[in-house]
Amino acid sequence: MNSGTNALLGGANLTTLQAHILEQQQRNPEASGTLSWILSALSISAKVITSKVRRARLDDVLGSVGHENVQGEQQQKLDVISNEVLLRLLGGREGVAIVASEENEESVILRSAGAGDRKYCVLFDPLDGSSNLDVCGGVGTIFSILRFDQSASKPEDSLLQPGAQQVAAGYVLYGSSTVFVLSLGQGVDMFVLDPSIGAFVRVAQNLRIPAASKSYSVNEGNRRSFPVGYQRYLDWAQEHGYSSRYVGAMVADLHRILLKGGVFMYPPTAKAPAGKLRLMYEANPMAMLIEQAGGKALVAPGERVLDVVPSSIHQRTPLVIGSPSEVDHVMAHLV
Ligand code: P6P
Repeated sequence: MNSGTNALLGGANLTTLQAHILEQQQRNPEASGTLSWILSALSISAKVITSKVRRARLDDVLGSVGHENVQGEQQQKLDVISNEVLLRLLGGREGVAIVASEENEESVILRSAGAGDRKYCVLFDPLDGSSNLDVCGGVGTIFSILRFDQSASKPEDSLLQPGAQQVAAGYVLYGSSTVFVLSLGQGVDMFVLDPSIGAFVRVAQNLRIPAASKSYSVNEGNRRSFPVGYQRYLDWAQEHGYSSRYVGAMVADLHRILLKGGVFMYPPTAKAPAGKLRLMYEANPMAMLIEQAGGKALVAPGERVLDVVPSSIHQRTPLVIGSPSEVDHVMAHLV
């Protein structure tokens, strides 16, 4: 392309998420396109949810539906809407055998034996941090993709795999722009929704998390009930000039840390003795992304998130995740 045309295009980024997905598929001789179709459904879901989130106050769909979800949290109207969007779009993809959602107590079997391609399981938190919606704060969608085990005695058994078995993980951040961050196991790539063309365009490839940054992210309101090692870490960090940033939506906090470095933690608390965050569709996908970008994600000293063998789809976990040396500083105070 000559410089004149380039000038006209203004150097526009012309690699869309769809093109990126097809590029990755072409690199894998065994790829049949099933995973690409599933990622396409997630991309469309992100665009639909973006539209719902941006219009929430105008369409009067803010606030709670008036009852708690399976997690014991006030279910927001947009939690339900976002969940329905994902279930419907993934339901239309032959390759999805079963899905698990933060909003559904039981997993949802989409295809029984013999029906469809049934290669993958998809787990998701449809709208993480949704309590931020009413105040126009950042919220996100988190997803995790595992291979479906056709030989499993029960389809739902395929869901209980360690995070290290994920074939893909990603999140969508509905912030000042809509950002789609994805890993297929060979690094982390970032896309931004361009509303003028209705497509996610690639803005960064093979993202690397800064090795260190004097910033931590934790709900210090729970400090008094943290195990003492975490309290010792906070004293150390404050003595060493660390700043504190906490949005209350893990996707927003971890997107900042992925780009600028730092450490996020949700320790055990009196209210959540096993930690608050869910292993399968919050900690595992975020751990894959952060590790793929050169970071660390641990549940305790020496225990990787991705090595935890799950026993239930909604189980919770403590989490310390972010820049490798910042995670090390936390762990040094826990032993
Ligand atoms: P707290 C949102 O509800 C969430 O699951 C994460 O996105 C977030 O980091 C955390 O919980 C916030 O919890 O107890 O600080 O409000």
